[in-house]
Amino acid sequence: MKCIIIGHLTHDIIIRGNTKTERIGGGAYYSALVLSPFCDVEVITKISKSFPRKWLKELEEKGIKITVLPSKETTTYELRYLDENTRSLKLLAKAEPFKPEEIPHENSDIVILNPVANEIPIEIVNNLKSFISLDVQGFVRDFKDGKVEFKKIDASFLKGVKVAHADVNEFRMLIDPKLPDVMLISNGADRGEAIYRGNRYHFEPLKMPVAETTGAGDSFLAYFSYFYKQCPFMQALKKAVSFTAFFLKHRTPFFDFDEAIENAKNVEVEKI
Ligand code: INS
Repeated sequence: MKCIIIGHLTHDIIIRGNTKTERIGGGAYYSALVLSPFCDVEVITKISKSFPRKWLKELEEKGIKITVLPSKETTTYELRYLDENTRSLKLLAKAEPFKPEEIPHENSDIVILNPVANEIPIEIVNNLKSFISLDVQGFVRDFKDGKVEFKKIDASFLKGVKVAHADVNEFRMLIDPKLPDVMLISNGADRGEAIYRGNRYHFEPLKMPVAETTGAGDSFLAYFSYFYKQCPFMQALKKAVSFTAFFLKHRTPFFDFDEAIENAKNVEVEKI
């Protein structure tokens, strides 16, 4: 299965207590990483020349193709964790947005749009015709002196989308959303909601000890899209919840997939 993922790869500066870690990030990174064992993945991104080569190599070694479009800056975030699930975000630098003519229209089974800093214009979403998944996070962010805030947006563009993900706060920023086939609304480690063709469901994330939650929404969106392409909604949701928990626990896309499938049976989903 071929999957194209579009969004800025980022330089993340992660601060927890008095430890500071710098590494590659971005929604596109996490979505690509978790799908690498299952799909032919291509990432289309904008980063600057000084983006560490070894970070790209880490992805290429997993068979991920990276198409780099030039940019003066790399999108850089400081993520300051207050506890496991609470963080404050600061934008330190921003790469250029994508232009519609830079996005290929060639066939791929899934296109995942995973922006982190308004880099994907709505026109690009509207122009794409394939199975589109997208994360709302990078459409509703607003930056005031680097501080990340939310802005309300007209969400009628979701109509042509198959799968969209937002966290509860991001979802509130959508004005008049014409819901996609599946809308996933996560709430950290707490109960989330999925709206599938007008019907609402609650789902419980699996309780597993996780060291860190960066990339949780990005991996959930990618897993769900992959499973939903092949299985009915309910099965795809349970598998996506389970695989996300395994990824966050192991922080590698390679874990015991049979165990994750087995655990999917324990995921509680309830129609409301
Ligand atoms: C992270 C991650 C998050 C996103 C952050 C990004 O690497 O992808 O989902 O919210 O902006 O820096």
